[in-house]
Amino acid sequence: MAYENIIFEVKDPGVGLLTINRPKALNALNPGTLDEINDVIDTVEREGNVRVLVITGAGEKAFVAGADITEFPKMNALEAYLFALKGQKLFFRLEQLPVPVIACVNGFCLGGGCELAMSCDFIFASEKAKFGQPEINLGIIPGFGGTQRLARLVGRAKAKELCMTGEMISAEEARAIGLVARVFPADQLLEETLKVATALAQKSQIALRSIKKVIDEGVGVDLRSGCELEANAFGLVFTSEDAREGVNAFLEKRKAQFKGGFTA
Ligand code: CO8
Repeated sequence: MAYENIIFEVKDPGVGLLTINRPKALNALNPGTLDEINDVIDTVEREGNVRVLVITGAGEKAFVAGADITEFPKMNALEAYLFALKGQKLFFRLEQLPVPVIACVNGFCLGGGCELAMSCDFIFASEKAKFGQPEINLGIIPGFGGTQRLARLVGRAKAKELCMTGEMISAEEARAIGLVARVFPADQLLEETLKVATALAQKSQIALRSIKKVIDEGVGVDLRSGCELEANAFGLVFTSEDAREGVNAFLEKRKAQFKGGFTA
């Protein structure tokens, strides 16, 4: 598929970099952009050569400033519902990708953009980034999962405050409430994010996949059931070649070379 709205490249050692590329519209998500992100997810699942995915926005100003508002006037209620479902379905797919996904937020991260970032495993942001769910100012509400993921990430009261006021918060405030994992100077954001992505790409893919699955599935259940999920996953990961390599490398005082694959 030839892309019009995104750029996708794979760098060594398996770091996929997906750039939303509509800087004139502050990288707003139109249906075509959602389709192209969906195609990248297909590629990552099919090819197996991407070990970590990084998502960022083109230009200096924005990560993604929301769904494309120019699409809204042509939609009736059913079409708006279907567009919301299209975004939700895509973001569930992203969330469930077996590889780590890092949002590299280089500017405005609003509405559907914030919803996209929250579907990633964690968010790194430039100190110039601004976060918010400003849909209320258009007389609408978040539709790509924002009310739900934001409440789960920062708590119900803060999520309500952000969604009801529609006000933007700084990257530092977003870090303080647990929405953002790390904040970097603007000119170092991509480089620092790629450094972390490269480091993750060299870790045990089986262990990374298992951490992601157990945390995501575990937060939805009670503590005992979550710990049972963890113990089961621990046993499975323990049988991997990577586990043997990691432990042997520690004992032999050398750097582990993780390859993936199970011995049992
Ligand atoms: N959609 C379409 N175009 C946009 C969007 C957007 N979300 N955001 C910015 N643009 C365009 C502007 O219209 C402008 O275009 P032009 O140059 O042709 O006039 C260009 O990008 C640059 O923007 P500004 O001139 O406005 O730049 P400023 O620096 O003055 O302002 C802001 C930056 C504050 C980010 C401002 O652009 C803004 O408020 N944007 C809208 C933010 C917003 O409301 N986002 C939420 C959208 S709704 C949503 O995401 C719901 C998701 C679920 C949908 C469910 C299905 C229906």
